[in-house]
Amino acid sequence: MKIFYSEAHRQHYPSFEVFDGGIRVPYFENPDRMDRIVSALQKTDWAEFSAPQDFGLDPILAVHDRDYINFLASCWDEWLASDPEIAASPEQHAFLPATFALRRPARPTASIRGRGGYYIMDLSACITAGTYQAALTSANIALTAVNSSFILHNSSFALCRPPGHHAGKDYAAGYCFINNAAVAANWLSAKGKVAILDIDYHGGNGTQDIFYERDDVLTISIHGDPDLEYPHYVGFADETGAGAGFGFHKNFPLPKDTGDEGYLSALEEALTMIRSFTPDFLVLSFGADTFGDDPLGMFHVTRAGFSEIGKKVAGLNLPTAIIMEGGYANEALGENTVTLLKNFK
Ligand code: SP5
Ligand code: ZN
Repeated sequence: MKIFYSEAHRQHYPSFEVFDGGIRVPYFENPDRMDRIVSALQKTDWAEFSAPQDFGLDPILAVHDRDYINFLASCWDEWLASDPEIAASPEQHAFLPATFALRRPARPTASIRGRGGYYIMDLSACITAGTYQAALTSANIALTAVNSSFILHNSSFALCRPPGHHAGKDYAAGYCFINNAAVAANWLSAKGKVAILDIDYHGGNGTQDIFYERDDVLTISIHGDPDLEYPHYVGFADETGAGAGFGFHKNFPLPKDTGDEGYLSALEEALTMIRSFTPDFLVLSFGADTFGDDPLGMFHVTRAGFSEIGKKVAGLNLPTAIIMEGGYANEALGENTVTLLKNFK
């Protein structure tokens, strides 16, 4: 299997994030995650690593607002320029606004802080010096994977970092800046019918928002019930698409403590929907944070569960680009990822 990967992610490594209650913790979405996955893949005899191609900004701007992308591009430099104290010790800082816009009456005001609270949804999407470059490369990894799978009619793995599924058309959220899966799926949708299945523990709010009014891309997300879990405001069962997209989005919010059995039965329903949509191509947003030991998740999916999930999704027999999203139990992340991937050809 082709694995698309770049070292560019290392440029994005904020030293902290802020949890509910104002608790400052080390950044969970860290470069070690990639090292674990790479080293587990290197122990297999089927992982074939390649560098991503550069598709330029057009496929990204087909999904995201230009002003939002411009904000990501210049945010760090503007942040340093805004305060000499920050510029004096940049490594101790991250760009993290403290006032957020409620969108109804809001607009992105001129100051870097004003745009920050407008374009960022929470305190985990910290921007530092290399964030924009890392995010661009991550999107290109996803684009390269779908392009490769489209041409070769097989499955591929986009080892993306930073992840993407919480990022919307004009906002960053939940460790995500550019929605890699959405950019790749949208690019591919010009060539055929695409379904996106999101099996990260957290609801794929960004992907949901981006395709909500479209009937040519089916989006499905299986995740922790937003009544108790991040992203809190999106991902409920009654959100099924709007306008032309009505009936082309589906959420499976599952309760705390969901294990293999409950998970697999939701997955079975999702796969039935995908089959009746008859896509030419599948984009699988894969997060390993459904795992029992994940520090951010409340499910109990086991390693055997990941094997079963992989087998069932691969059973769709579609060319599939697997796009890495979350997963924070780093010691288990490599093996969990390989366990899922090895079912795909
Ligand atoms: C891509 C992805 O998986 N993003 C997830 C972002 C989650 N950010 C919110 C974290 C809230 C953490 N609550 C922690 C409870 C620890 N016991
Ligand atoms: Zn997640």
